[in-house]
Amino acid sequence: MPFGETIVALATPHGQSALAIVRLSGLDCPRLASECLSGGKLEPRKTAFRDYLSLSGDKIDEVVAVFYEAGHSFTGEDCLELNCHGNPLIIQRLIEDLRARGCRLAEPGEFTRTAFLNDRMDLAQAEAVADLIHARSERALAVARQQLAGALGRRVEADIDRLLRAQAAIEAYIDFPEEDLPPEDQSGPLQDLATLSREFGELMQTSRYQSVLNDGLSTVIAGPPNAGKSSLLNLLVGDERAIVSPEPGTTRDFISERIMAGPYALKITDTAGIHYVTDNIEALGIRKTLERLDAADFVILMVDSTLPSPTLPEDALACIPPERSLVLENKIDLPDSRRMDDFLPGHPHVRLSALTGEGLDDFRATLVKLLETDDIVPGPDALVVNARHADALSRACNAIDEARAKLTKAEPVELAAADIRSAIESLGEIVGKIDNEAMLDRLFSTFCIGK
Ligand SMILES: Nc1nc2c(ncn2[C@@H]2O[C@H](COP(=O)(O)OP(=O)(O)O)[C@@H](O)[C@H]2O)c(=O)[nH]1
Ligand SMILES: [Mg+2]
Repeated sequence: MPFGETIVALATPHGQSALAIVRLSGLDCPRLASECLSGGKLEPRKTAFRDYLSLSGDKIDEVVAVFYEAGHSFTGEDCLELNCHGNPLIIQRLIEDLRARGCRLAEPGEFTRTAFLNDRMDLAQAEAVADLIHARSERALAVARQQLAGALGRRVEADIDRLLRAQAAIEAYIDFPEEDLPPEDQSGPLQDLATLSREFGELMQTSRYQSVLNDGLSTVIAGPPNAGKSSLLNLLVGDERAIVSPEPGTTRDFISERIMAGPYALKITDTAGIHYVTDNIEALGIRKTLERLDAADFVILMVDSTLPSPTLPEDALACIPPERSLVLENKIDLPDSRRMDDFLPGHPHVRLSALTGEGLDDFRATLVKLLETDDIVPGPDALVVNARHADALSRACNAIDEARAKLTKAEPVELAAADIRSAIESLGEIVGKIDNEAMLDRLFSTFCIGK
């Protein structure tokens, strides 16, 4: 933001509400506070109940105002927060009046961008502000909280330190003639670089959790026709979402719904039954189901426990590995229901009635436990990188591997040192040690206004 400009935006959702917060950041905040608010100077970080008076002198609203002085605010600049009544007309008049007094409307994410530019947070923390706001499950919140507290930044800074040490060790060879150094001296840095490359590779892999956190864990209900798959979806959603019918083959299209299971959001999909078929159209439908199974994070294989164990096509079973699926024995309300321990004995089994809901709590608890133990979801303390971080890590990894290859082949150490410098630069991008306005524009434009 150009020097001296003060930005203003509504920080709470649009529409009617009991209260709303109008937020300001910039040099003019102290002047605006004394001009617009009754009752004299605001004491920093103390709430004050005041009248807001327009330029023409009429009272727009009673507000609770808080002034944060530069260096002790979210953005690092002087900030003012006005808690007013949540009527859109009041909000509009307040903001219009502030604009008439010289404020500019904030761009999306501009408060957070200012905080980043003023070193109040690193770039990964700034991204976490958006993650925290958009998180749709307890686990997504926990991961965002961790990142907002600077966990990824600390990890990256520590790794940059390790790379700098490796670089220093390597550059020692530049200053001394090669014959003065015993050859095994290179094994230390080489070993460190190999470890760093492996660790970056592992961290990069955590980006796979992003879709689990953002969109929900993709969970597919599969099984033979009439097992009760659509009934289960309806039971979990608490609504008649999918058509349930004693007629096999009723579900032809995929129906997806979001549900919560413990701290996780699940995107759960009902599918057509899988079985051996001769009909071409049905075979096509089953192939599509198998593709879904293959791509799913977790599969619930539902079977009718009053019938003999089904025989499923080999290619279907291949998409339902025991470490990311469970067998759900349905229809336990019926007298001829039996335990099906002999069917896929390596898979976890749960028994339930999708009709009466009996066993539902047990099913949910087992599902949550399986997701945690099988590493399908990130733990609450996990570092989860996004696509931007993964890209930077991948470039850092490549540069380190280049350096290792050069050191191994005894190429001039200057070349390896240059690779390490480039790895450090790539890592620096994660926390924002970059000079790339376009990238920052892109990143912050995904934020909401007022954040
Ligand atoms: N008794 C009983 N019937 C069920 C249960 N679950 C489903 N059904 C019935 O089984 C039939 C097939 O159910 P549906 O959900 O359409 O199965 P889908 O083909 O796997 O989607 C319907 O008549 C359901 O009412 C259950 O737990 N107990
Ligand atoms: Mg169905």
